[in-house]
Amino acid sequence: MGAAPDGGRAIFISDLHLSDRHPGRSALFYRFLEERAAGTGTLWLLGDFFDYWIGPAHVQLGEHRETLLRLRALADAGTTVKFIWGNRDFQAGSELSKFAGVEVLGESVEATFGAHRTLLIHGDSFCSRDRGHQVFRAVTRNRVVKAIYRALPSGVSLGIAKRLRARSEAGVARKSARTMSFADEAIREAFARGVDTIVCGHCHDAKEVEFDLGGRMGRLYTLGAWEEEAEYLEFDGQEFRRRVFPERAGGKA
Ligand SMILES: [Mn+2]
Repeated sequence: MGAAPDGGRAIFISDLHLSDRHPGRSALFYRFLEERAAGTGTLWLLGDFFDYWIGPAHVQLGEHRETLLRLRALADAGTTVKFIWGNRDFQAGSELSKFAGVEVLGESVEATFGAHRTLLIHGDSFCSRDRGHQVFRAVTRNRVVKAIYRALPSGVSLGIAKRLRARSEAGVARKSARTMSFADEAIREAFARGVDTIVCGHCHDAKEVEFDLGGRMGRLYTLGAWEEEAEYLEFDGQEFRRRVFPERAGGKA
């Protein structure tokens, strides 16, 4: 076994959309766990980690068995693994803690990294111009709706999840880029909570954007999607750094 994980170091990833449709992406993630996440204090999974998650019954399906076991091994080796809901996997709950040692924190959380008061959130709530998605969000996050969904036989909830995924994919193809993009005012509202840094995913586009908040600066980091490579974020104990996995030729990452 290696040395104890470096508690000051953290890694942030999102939008892996893991499913049995994309075995290559799971393989890339397992490599990432071995080569990058091992030895890190905290691994943050900022939503849409799974392509969909139907609730506690999902652990019985076997689809993510390997992933859950590998997360459990990482957690057992001393890395804290934290999970924020995305718009595809907000049914994740205590079953992830039980089977994979993953702490599920819900919609968002604030945490301090070095000198940075930071909001960790998936980011779909920033698409406030997308009325259709915001209505869908409000309905599916409703406690009663969630409870009814979780009580369904897993064959039924799986069918619903797959239909919703198809609708969501068709919706993405139909909606304009402006409708789906983050609304500036929604991000400014989030900074107004008193944070100076926001880390989120959802847009599948790794960027670093500065916001002049009138007297102070805010910095938004968005995370990339996972395809042949992953653009992720690391906190090295002092500052946030954008990184790429696997490292690009020339060593710059
Ligand atoms: Mn998303």
